Amino acid sequence: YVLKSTPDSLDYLVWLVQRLERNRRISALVVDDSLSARSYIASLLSLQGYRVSHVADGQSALRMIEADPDIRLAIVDQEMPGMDGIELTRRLRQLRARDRMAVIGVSGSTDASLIPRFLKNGANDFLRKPFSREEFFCRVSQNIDQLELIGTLQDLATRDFLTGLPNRRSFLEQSEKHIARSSSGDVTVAMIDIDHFKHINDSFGHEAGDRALRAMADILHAHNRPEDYCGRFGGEEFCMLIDGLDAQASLRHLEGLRQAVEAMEIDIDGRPLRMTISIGASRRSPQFPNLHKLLGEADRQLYLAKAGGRNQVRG
Ligand code: GH3
Ligand code: MG
Ligand code: MG
Ligand code: MG
Ligand code: MG
Repeated sequence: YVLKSTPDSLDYLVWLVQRLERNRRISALVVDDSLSARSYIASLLSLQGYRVSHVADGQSALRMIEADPDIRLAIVDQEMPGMDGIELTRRLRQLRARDRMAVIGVSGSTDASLIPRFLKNGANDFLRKPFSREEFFCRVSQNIDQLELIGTLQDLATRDFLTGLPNRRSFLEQSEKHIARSSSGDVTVAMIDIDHFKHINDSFGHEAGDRALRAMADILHAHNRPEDYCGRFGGEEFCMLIDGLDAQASLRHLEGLRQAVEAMEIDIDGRPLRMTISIGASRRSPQFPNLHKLLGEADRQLYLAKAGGRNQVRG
């Protein structure tokens, strides 16, 4: 059907195959009290490659969405016994934000207030029944494309391009949240700076410097426990938030990181590149109660580590 209604070119076929491939990774949920209606919509979605489930009422839909974080699309009928589609949309939105899931309302009613009510309650789009397959295909694709675009933009905005680590902004945002909700008093913030990195660039070249930064990120990543955060703060500066380790244990943890970097050797066209790091750490306390103060103190400790001869942990 899709092939019949569009220009037949090889490019289009390739596009279609890629699209089907992509859709296979996307789960969709159809909510409609009429079995024939939801089976029909589910079959259209399957035809486009989506993984589809369908349920008959709002409560079941909410349970499914809660249980499956991968559902990216919900198609919601308006007239259903119990909870109607608009109320369901409102409650779905409390569970999953617009950057995670698209909601499309459907109804055969000609009530003009329906569309704005759906949209105001968090729906992305609306389809009036009966709709053509082509319209259905276009609306669903457009909404999924938008979700993917949001994901790409979020990634670009929060991740450091060179190392793949969270960037400064993302690290600050996540740490701020983490500190606010962390119940344990044990929060350590560490600033980590590669020693004489300018010299590494000068003697091995900028590209080798980039490799060293990526290797540094890998070590950081390997040392990052699930309850911690790390990020690239800027140039050759990294940062880490350690939660749930007491003062001694967190300094030991950072010392382990320092040693791992010192032990690493990167082969640059037969020449070994080695580097060391200096680390300044601070602990949450009445004196350093928030991220701003913690970073200030960690920076001061880092300065002391540099002044004290580099390749050391202070805190
Ligand atoms: P110190 O021990 O005092 O920290 O000395 P340093 O040379 O490491 O510090 P400085 O701040 O003087 O120099 C940092 C260097 O890091 C300068 C800059 O060119 C380099 N740098 C920053 N970002 C990148 C990057 O993305 N790639 C590469 N290759 N180098 C970078
Ligand atoms: Mg209905
Ligand atoms: Mg440096
Ligand atoms: Mg410097
Ligand atoms: Mg620096």
